[in-house]
Amino acid sequence: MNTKIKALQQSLPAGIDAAVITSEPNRNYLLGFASSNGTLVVAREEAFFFTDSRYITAAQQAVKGAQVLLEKGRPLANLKAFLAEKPYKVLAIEAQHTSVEAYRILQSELAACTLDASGALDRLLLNTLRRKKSPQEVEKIRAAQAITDACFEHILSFIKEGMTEKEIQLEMDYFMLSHGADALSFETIVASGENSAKPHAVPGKRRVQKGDFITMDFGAVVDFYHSDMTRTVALGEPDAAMVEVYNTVLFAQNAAIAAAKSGAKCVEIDATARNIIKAAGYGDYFGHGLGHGVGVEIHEEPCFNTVSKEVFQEGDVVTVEPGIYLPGRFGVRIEDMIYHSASGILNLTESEKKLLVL
Ligand SMILES: [Mn+2]
Repeated sequence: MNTKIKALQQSLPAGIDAAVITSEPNRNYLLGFASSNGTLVVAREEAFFFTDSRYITAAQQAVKGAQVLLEKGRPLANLKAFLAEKPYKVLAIEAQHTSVEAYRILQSELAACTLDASGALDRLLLNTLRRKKSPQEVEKIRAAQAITDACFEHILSFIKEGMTEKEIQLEMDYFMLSHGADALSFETIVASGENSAKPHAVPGKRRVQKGDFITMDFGAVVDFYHSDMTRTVALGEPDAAMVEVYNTVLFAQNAAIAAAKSGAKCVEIDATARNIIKAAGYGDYFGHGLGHGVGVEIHEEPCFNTVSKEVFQEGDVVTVEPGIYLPGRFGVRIEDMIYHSASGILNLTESEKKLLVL
């Protein structure tokens, strides 16, 4: 039984005979199977997964809810031959994952079918199906976050003055991968001193020193599901300006989490943090959105930002990550993941948030 394919079949828009899914995140989500190649065709009453010889045996063992078949020839030639035997006339494709070039080729090769590239399939998958996490999916995110929390605890005792950002990054990556992570959610960020003022700094040769803030943004993947967390710690005693910025970010983050009630508008949750940072005089130094959904991709729906039209609802897993970045000086970001469960809002991140001085 594959509840995800079933749910997609039951919610295929009227007029669509089948969905053709080739993107990795959507295949991972629907099949729970990892491969660099594959075409999933989901019709109302049946589903087929084509993959090549590298993956066919593993797919036949692992995939449920779709007939697994060996791809004959190139993926498009295989799809064309398959569709010639099927009554599907209108096919929905993933507009977000199809280049203009690929779309042109699909149109000419599959001329017997009508292609729906309106984005309806993307929206159905992203905004409805993938967005609403089941308790089983949240268990995977929790497992990934448990590794992430353990990594934070470990790295606190590892960091010493004179180490490079890169050395700290490598230790974090090794820790996560050797404690059950299938992969890293993204390239771990370790940004120290003035580098911490760059929200997505790349860890480099800079050596951490007394008086630095060190911002670490990292996460693990377990069974396709990601975690995401950021902490900023001080190495040696921080000065008064650093403490003030830290406390402002922490106050804004806690306030935004408290504002994330069921049915709250995502823009208002963002505004809660943004207004606190603005009132403290740092409005120009918080340039990014407050948070993003997390699931089989590190960034998915919904988002807490200034333009979202969504409300926070049951099944959502979203980060809350305000920051203040003072160019040339230092920056602070604090990030947790929150989950709207059936019985209330839960914080999936367990790590300490008070200012830690190493
Ligand atoms: Mn994040």
